[in-house]
Amino acid sequence: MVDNFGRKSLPWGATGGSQMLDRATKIKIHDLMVKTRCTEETAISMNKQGEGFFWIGGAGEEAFGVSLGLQIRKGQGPAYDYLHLHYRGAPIAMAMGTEPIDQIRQMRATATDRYSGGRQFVEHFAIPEWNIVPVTPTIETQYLMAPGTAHVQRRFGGEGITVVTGGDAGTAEGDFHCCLNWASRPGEELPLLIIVTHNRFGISTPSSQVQASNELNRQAEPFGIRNSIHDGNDVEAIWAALEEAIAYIRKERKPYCLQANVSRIFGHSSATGANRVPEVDCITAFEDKLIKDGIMTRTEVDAVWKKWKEHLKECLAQVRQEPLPDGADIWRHVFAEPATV
Ligand SMILES: Cc1ncc(C[n+]2csc(CCOP(=O)(O)OP(=O)(O)O)c2C)c(N)n1
Ligand SMILES: [Mg+2]
Repeated sequence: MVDNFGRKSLPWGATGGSQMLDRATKIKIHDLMVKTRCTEETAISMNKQGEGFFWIGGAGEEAFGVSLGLQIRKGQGPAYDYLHLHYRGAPIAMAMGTEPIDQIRQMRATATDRYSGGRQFVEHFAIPEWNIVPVTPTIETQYLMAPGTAHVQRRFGGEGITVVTGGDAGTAEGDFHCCLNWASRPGEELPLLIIVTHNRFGISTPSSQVQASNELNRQAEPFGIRNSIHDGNDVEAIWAALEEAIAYIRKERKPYCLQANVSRIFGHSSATGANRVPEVDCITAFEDKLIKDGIMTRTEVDAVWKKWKEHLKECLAQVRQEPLPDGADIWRHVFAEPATV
């Protein structure tokens, strides 16, 4: 398989991943990938029909995101993993157990939106019971916040880790380097997985005009942080890479920087039109492999798409019935509520 940079195979890509994933897990991964994509496509069509103000999301990052989400230890508090996500984190959250209707509610900005009460962009999750820290539209700030929860976990002990994700362009900001520094202080190393999803663009600026190297993970080298780069479109390769990195951090209590090369299948966001672009589609690639390996038939693959498309239609019909937030609620969750003594 050719990755986004035209490289045929990466040095450590697809090494043994296929043996590690059993048949049932591959079918589950496929189901979650399609579930996420159908949710994204519904959100995009809502935006185009004026039923949602702005779309941004993780369409094209399903191979990477689902593989990560399924390997997270989900729960509340420092014994479990913390997530500081980018605005393309839907495949991760979906693999952890979010439902399409919740994303559709946030897309339509209804009062029933469990993440922000209809006050935040779609895919800006906030799930305290799973340690998913509120997603911010301001890029890169998550890299600066992540050492905080990782520091708590370093003191707490156990095997919980912190995971932070962000895009290639944002790594040019100082927050990324601060993160590398805080993660690697001698004797104070943090159990932190620092992920860069590289899609070759920051909105409409190609990375080739901004960054001298495509291997942003290597910025971790001067800090002594173990790092690697992978084809994020290849389920088996990225699963194996994440598994290895996560196992290292859980045991060694040290940071790791991982770059996943991914596609941006509908461009940046609705601001750039949200139209399909000709990049590698990780779902199509995975389906071809599943069929070739005799794990699923074309009819079974088609049935998965049909199931989730129908489910999304039902979600949308339901959400259309739900109330929008009241204007008077605008200050809720912005400042502390007045004391009621
Ligand atoms: C601090 C800050 N600066 C600028 C922006 C505007 N902005 C939104 S997305 C984006 C590009 C981000 O590109 P990248 O980090 O590669 O992530 P991608 O969207 O490609 O996943 C920019 C510049 C912002 N949201 N926050
Ligand atoms: Mg980018």
